[in-house]
Amino acid sequence: MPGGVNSPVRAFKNIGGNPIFFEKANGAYLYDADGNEYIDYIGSWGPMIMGHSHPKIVDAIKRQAELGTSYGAPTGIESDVASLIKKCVPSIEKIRMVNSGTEATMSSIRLARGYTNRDKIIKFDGCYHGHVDSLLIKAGSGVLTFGLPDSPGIPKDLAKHTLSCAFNNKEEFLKVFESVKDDLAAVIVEPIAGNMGFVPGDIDFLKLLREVTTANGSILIFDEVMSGFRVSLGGAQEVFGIVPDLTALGKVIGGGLPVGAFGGKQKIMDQLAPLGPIYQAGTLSGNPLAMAAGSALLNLIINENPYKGLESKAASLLSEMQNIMDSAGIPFSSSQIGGMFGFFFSETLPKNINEVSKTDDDIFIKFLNACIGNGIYFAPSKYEAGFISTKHTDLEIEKTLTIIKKIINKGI
Ligand code: KE4
Repeated sequence: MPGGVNSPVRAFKNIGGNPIFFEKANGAYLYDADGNEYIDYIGSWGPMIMGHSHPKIVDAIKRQAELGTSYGAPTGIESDVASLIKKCVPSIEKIRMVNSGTEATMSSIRLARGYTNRDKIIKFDGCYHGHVDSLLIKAGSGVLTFGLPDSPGIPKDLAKHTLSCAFNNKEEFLKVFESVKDDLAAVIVEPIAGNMGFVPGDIDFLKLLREVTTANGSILIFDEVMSGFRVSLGGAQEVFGIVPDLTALGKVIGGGLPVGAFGGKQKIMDQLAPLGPIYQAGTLSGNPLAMAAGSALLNLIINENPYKGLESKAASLLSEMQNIMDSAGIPFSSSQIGGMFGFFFSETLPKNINEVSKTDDDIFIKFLNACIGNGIYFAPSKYEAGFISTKHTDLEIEKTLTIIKKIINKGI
């Protein structure tokens, strides 16, 4: 496998490390092939909000597996998951299941282009929407980690239809919008960006996107693959009180199995085949095993509503990290929403990718390597976010802070 991995960010290349091969996980912990234990703040990049190997999710998968792993046909369980998502995210009147976040965003922009009969897409520098040809333009996450603002292999004739401008910059957006508004199909945004580090959208910036797309008849797509069911039950759109036309989901809704989904206004969604002319399909879409995991996790989240607890645990971790860095005179800033968080080695919180890029790489790389070497598994790139689960108790937070204190006192 190229680089020994099936997804680049796992390669640890940008912190000069090697990929860690894991063998098992439980609760807040990961265990690698050498038996080393890690407190996990990545949670498989978002899905593990209730911790790894949750018994209710494992049981649901086992039960379904005995009934068959895939039928390639409709099931009641996929309808159950659709209803659960609709209940939590009112902007989703109809939904289509897919197998990854990439498929969710890819299908969303095709639907938006087909519905509006327009071609242009506006996205934002540092936002990552999966490896879709039309969206790997100035993307975040692994693309940024490896300094590849635009991936080779994307035809110029396609790339020219995507314009990317600075996140949280109203003036720049309006300028780009004016240049393409007559052919603008959609604006796609991570309302809480988790792929340039953790950078929430400014509320007035997001409101402007909503106002402008409504007036222009273009589609506002919230990419909530990461923030959906992670920052609150209704996702970032509930936190900000902004209703998008389409929402892309993934990660949490699959309980750790390969799932994505996209949904929104019925009049738009009904343009999808077989009802409408816009084609989208998938052999394993709505796969019963993945739906069983997703249904179990969504029911857990709805019943337990863990967000207040996640928020306070992340707050206690970050505030104590701030104290440790302040006392060592290390520039540090952090922020969080629910159990999703980020930290930067900079005095002030970055508001866009350019500001993130200027944060201290040297300290980050030394700090990350020391944390991972001491069993604290933060994301190995400053262009990623962090996640806390309900299984991170005060013990895990204390253990984490003790190790960070030791690392900083030793000097990095
Ligand atoms: P996937 O195709 O990787 O399931 O989802 C793509 C995607 C879409 N939108 C957002 C907001 C996302 O965060 C992602 C994927 N996130 C990365 C983490 N930064 C996945 C990790 C990886 O690439 O290995």
